[in-house]
Amino acid sequence: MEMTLRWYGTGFDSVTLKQIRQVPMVKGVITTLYDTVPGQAWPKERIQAMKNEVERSGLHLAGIESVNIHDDIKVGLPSRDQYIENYIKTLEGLGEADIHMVCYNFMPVFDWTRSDLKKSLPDGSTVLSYDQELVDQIDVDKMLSSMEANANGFTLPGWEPERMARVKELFEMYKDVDEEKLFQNLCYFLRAIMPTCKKYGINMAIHPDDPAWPVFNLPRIITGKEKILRLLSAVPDAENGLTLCTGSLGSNPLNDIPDMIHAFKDRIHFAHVRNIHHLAPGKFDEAPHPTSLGSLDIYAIMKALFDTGFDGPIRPDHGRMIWDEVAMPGYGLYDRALGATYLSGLWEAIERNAKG
Ligand code: CS2
Ligand code: MN
Repeated sequence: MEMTLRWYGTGFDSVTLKQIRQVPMVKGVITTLYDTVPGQAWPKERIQAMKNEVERSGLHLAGIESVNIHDDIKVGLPSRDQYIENYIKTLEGLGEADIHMVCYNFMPVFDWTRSDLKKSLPDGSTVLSYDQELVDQIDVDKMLSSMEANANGFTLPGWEPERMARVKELFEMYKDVDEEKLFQNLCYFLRAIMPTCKKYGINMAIHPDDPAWPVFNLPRIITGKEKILRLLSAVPDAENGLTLCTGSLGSNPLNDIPDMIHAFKDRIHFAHVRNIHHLAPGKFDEAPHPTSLGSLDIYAIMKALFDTGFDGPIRPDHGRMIWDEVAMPGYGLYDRALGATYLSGLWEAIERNAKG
């Protein structure tokens, strides 16, 4: 595995490449062209410039999170073919720049959802948190302004103002899209891009839905073992794979993550390993990474990744906000750095144990 941190790019991230380079064991970053809009083909010069910038700092560009998918593809409109063409152009540019992993999601309208971006824990740190009862009371129209107000001035991934200005229109677009249609539209998209992925050796890593159940009556399809296995067998190419996000899948306590890792095996192309704390059904806080501080067995998760031969990029995903840092919620430097060193320590112990 290759330990990485997510980096949003100069001008978008409060964290610098220089800082990331100084986190022990972190060798790479996962980044994106944060100012591109879904549906647009990424200019090759910009891909190369992004890669050069990362490499100049002594880091490896280990993959892209995300190349977002235009809603017409998710809804299955006739215009989807043109947006898939553009997606393919982006993949070609990435392949030519020797970038081989792309994380994306197939969630309608919203990316991840939280009810609180700054919940205080007893130690004075703040975390992202989810409470279904609160989400049920949210007026979707007002949600954007409350997210913006709590985002420390950063644009949250998946919550871009241009998209959220159209939120009513987006809901309307999805009104006839049920789980089955969404699944078929995902397969259509994947089948269309697989030849390009094969040509350039690009692994597609779908991110699970977060939380792992339908929200706002919108369908969600990447939520558990059976549904994910169905996707992996519907498009059986090795390049059609998964981002194993423990925090997203783990939002549902019925998801047994080590068991899922064994079931998906070599189709896991990217790992997000973080802990969450289950408070009640449909209610959880994000937690510090160590096993004893949350509800997930992070040791068992890392062991399952090791035992199945996982060799892709991994990142600590979100962290708490600690030591008075001001950063994008979930994406401060300090707690993610602690997470990265903790996960690296577990991996070293597991690896040395296996060698005897
Ligand atoms: C990420 C997601 O911050 C996060 O929660 O894990 O936003 C993820 O990047 C997207 O769903 C992938 O497209
Ligand atoms: Mn994740």
